[in-house]
Amino acid sequence: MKIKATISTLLCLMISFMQIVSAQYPCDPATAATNLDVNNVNATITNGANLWGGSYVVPKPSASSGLPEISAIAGGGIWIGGFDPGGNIKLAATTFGVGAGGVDYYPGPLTESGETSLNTCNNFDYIWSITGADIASHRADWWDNGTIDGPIPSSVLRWPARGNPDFSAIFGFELPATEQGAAPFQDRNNDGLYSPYDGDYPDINGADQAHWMVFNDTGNEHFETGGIATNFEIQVLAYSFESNEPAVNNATFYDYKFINRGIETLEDLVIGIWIDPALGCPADDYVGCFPENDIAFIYNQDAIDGENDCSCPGGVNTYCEEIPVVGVKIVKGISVVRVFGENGELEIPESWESPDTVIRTKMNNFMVWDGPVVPSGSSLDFDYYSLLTGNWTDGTPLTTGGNGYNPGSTDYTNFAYSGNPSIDTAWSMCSENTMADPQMLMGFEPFRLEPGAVNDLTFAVIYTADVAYPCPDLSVLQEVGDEIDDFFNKGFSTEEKTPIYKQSSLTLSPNPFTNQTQLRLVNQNEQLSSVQVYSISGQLIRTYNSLSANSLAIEKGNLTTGMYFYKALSKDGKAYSGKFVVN
Ligand SMILES: [Ca+2]
Ligand SMILES: [Ca+2]
Ligand SMILES: [Ca+2]
Ligand SMILES: [Ca+2]
Repeated sequence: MKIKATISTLLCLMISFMQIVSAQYPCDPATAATNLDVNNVNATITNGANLWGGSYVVPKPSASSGLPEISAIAGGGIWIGGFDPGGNIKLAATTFGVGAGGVDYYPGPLTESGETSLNTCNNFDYIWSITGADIASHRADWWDNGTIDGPIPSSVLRWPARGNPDFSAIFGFELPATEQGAAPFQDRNNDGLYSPYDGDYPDINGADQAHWMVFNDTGNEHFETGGIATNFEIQVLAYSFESNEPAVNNATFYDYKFINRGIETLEDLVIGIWIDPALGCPADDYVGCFPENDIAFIYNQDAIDGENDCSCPGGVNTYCEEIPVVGVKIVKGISVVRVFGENGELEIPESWESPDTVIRTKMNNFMVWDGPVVPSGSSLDFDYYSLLTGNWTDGTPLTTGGNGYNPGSTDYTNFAYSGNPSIDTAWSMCSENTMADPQMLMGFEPFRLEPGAVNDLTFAVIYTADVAYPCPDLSVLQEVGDEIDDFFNKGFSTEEKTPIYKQSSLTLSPNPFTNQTQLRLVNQNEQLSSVQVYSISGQLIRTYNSLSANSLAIEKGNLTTGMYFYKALSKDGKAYSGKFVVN
């Protein structure tokens, strides 16, 4: 009895010691969430493990229609696995998140030596949002006369880009100024620092709406996988476009930037995009892929979305008889290095070879399974890594046919269910009639990442309503994917043309003034329509409406000493802006 008690006490001590050692930072999983909803999609965006937090609504019903919101995807997230120089596996992944027992990811950036703190985690449990309209207004301010007259939209002032001079005053904490940077921006004066006062502006690829967030796998233990932290910082820009092109108007885009904040080079790093479909009712979903198009897709098992009829267990809204198809399209894959072979062909370099070039990779493998990751019984992190590399958790390679798990078969493939469901001789979930609540994982080619080095990728979630069930012909989704490629490859025209400074067409005099100043349009035939006065912090403090004169007298009145911005609109719709000082 005595011995038993001693052993269990020792065990308790050991366990609590292990917890102290591994839970270096007691960070909580992220809670911040917002909506990406400017076009025909209303996607919940959350910071951390599950990108969509359970809701990806497409098509987006208008508020007045009274139609229910139907979601197409339950979850999505990033898997990363690789090896340190000692051959130890480092791995982070996500599946069903906090509700299912835990996560590997925590909010916030890491320091250059791969560290974080509880304060940093809490401070960055946040998502920064901006619209294309705010950026356009700010760019127009610079464009008109080569100076920022303001007021600068608050989303532009708040943008968490490297060097933002107002960031700590606005948020009460510092934004790290590491060389890998934070939120993307166009650096007009090329000094490496974001200052909206110099005409720098957030770079959201020309989108109409964007959200930015940052997380890591170091803030606490890996409750999902038990893996050792990769010490990766992951920055995400989620964005979408209002467009007359249906393919674009039905899509959302995601830029992922991966920074190795650890002190060691990681080898054989594989990054994967995990998706948990729930196309309306999750009980009757199928998935597959088109490797040549870099697309993974989600479609319905049968012609009616729901279990027996259009209803679904748990009261989940269903697509009923009008069931779309949703896909994940790799727009820009992970970059990897290559050497030129004897005939100029691209080859993977040996460890001693220095690379000749860098290429963007396509989807390298595609795995599909049902329910939680099946533990092999050895080590859970290796199980996740096996799936990332196109193998089952027990090491059996993916092979063609059935559900892809065919021990003894040598019909190896990288891609599960890679046939068009409408072709009954091709391998699809429709032709196999297998499980009906699958998850999928799109894996990339292995690469190496040195400390401080960066890799990135972009994917889009694409959609088409135009398919006939059951076993639909999904070539239409390939066309949507091609349109997305065209759109993306056209470039987003974020480059500024050389501005033509216009002669000021509006004067304000005297400036500074003590009692009164005159705002006057230079063109005698032009008339003012309205004028707004803003405080230095951008707060609207005075409005002159229904004007119809060439000039306006601005009285000091209740304006305290200091600088103000004004915006003036002429009768024929020209906008002017500037600043004045009250003595
Ligand atoms: Ca200006
Ligand atoms: Ca700058
Ligand atoms: Ca379904
Ligand atoms: Ca059904």
